[in-house]
Amino acid sequence: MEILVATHNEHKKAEIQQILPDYRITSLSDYQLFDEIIENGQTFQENAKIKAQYCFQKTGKPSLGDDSGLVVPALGGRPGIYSARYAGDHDFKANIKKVLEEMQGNAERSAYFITVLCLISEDQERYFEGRVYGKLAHEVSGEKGFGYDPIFIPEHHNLTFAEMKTTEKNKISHRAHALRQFLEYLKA
Ligand code: ITT
Repeated sequence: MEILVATHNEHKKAEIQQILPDYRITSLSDYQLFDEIIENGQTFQENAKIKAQYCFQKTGKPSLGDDSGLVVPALGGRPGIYSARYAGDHDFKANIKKVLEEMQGNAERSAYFITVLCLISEDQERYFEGRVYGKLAHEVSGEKGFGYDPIFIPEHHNLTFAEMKTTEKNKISHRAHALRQFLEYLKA
């Protein structure tokens, strides 16, 4: 069975393929779909649905949309759905700087990453969610990963995601948790 994932990110496609070896994972690029999908939802769920719906309408294939971000309760949930463009569009350095500045002097540093997946096919619309809890460091450390990895220390660890091996991060990440939920559903 084929599942079309609403991304151009080959890294995401490969990560999903690895977790779902019995399915043929395709991406927007495989269908030459290069329109910009306007993610104007107010929640992770809405944005995941917008992406899945776009793919399903274009191809009729079972389609998976995903939306992720960093949630900081001390900042009222920000950057949240604005994670990718909090200070600058996919400008990870500027985004991190803004979060650290807003958190200056704040002792309550808990945070979590969340991924919401939306599956749309002929007869269904389903959601799967994964989270990883942790806390924000006071400064950046590590070079691996992307986004907010250099300031996020997952629970039960002393290193940031950017200091951990990618394989270790991928075992405990929000995305991995959400994909495992999705896999359980497909198996059931
Ligand atoms: P596509 O929509 O093009 O697939 P994106 O960068 O918007 O890519 P996401 O919706 O998964 O991807 O994530 C939104 C932002 O949340 C992302 O740009 C990062 O800033 C942050 N983020 C998500 N997952 C992360 C992770 O594992 N580590 C660090 N930051 C992450």
